[in-house]
Amino acid sequence: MRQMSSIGAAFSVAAIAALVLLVATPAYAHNYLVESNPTEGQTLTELPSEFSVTTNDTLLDLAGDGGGGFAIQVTNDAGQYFGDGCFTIVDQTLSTGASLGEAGDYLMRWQLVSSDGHTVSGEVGFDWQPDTGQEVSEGLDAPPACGGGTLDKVAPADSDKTSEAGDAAGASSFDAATVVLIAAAVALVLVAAVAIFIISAKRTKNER
Ligand SMILES: [Cu+2]
Repeated sequence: MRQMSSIGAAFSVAAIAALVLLVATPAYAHNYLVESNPTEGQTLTELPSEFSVTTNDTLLDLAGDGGGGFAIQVTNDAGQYFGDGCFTIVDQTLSTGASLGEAGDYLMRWQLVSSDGHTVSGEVGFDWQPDTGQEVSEGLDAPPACGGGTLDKVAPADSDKTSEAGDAAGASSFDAATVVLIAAAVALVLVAAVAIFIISAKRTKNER
């Protein structure tokens, strides 16, 4: 009977630990894209009032000014920049004033800070086929600065290529911390299984 309670105790501890880890895991997940304007692959014929990305959770705008960590960059095939360079953050949505140039393929790159403090980024490709009478703007050689002029040209971050690949939402919803926690939970269950096996084997031997 002492062995039986050891098995029970080992299993309970592992099960509770695994449960706690799995329940706590969502708190470590990045925000992910749930909506954007334009959407991936969309053909725009009218200029929207703003370009925007909306995630599943609130954005972490510590300075309250949409500053560090937040950006939307819209470029054409020639690498020219469009938009007004001003960013607004309301709850789960980051937006910027829209402008576009001649008809063609455009790319909207976005970057934002998740509610868990991690930076996530992605890109949305779209087509611009302006109706007659639509305003067509000059592109800039560097990202626009809010209020006029341009920022220093920075090479677009492509460190997040892996998180964009094969994900229609264009953002990763898991990160290293999540993976480590899940691995730890799995390891605990395995340890418990091995412990139960060893204890039962011992018991069987003793009973012979
Ligand atoms: Cu994260």
